[in-house]
Amino acid sequence: MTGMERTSSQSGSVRQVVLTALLALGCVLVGAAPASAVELAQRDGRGDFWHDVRPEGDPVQVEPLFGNPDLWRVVYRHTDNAVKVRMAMADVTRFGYWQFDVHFKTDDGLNRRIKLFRADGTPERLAFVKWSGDDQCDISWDVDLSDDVVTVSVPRRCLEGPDTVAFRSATNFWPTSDEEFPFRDIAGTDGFDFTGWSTPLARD
Ligand SMILES: [Ca+2]
Repeated sequence: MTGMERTSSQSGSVRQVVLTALLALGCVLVGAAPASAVELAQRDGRGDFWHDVRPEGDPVQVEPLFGNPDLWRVVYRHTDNAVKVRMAMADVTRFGYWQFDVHFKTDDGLNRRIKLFRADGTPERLAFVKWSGDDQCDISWDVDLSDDVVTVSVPRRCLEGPDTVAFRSATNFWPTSDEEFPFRDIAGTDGFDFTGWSTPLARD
């Protein structure tokens, strides 16, 4: 079960029509905002993660030795200054090895990627961020172990100031350093590969 939630400024009757249509498509419209869409929420199914053992075999849906790698919900935002991603998980632990992948595609055709890696047992504010762009980018991030939430924020200038940005994201979890293959969950799908991009999101 997957779905999206968009914040927009439709009036009541129009919003009801749109809501009905979105519900029919597995989408839910929430709240109201003074401008066009500024926030896109992508729900993800429960327990739909995969042990991605490729290339040795096909991915399988099994439980890890410990931990819960399930991704529940991702929220994308596009503000005047930054694009932001908030990933809510079942249980982000200090232990095990985590990697959070976020991809960005702009209306100008620019593609950029983030890999946020957190090693086993590291202190609260320690992680490693890899940015695919050639230029330095002042990416901010947070791994909230108490709320099981991971957030990243990328300045718009790192994406050359786009009008719209489309997103996709995934989580990866290795329970121990002996584990060669990740437990992987793709936002918005119950499959084990990316299948597309989110709706392009304009600034608020
Ligand atoms: Ca999931």
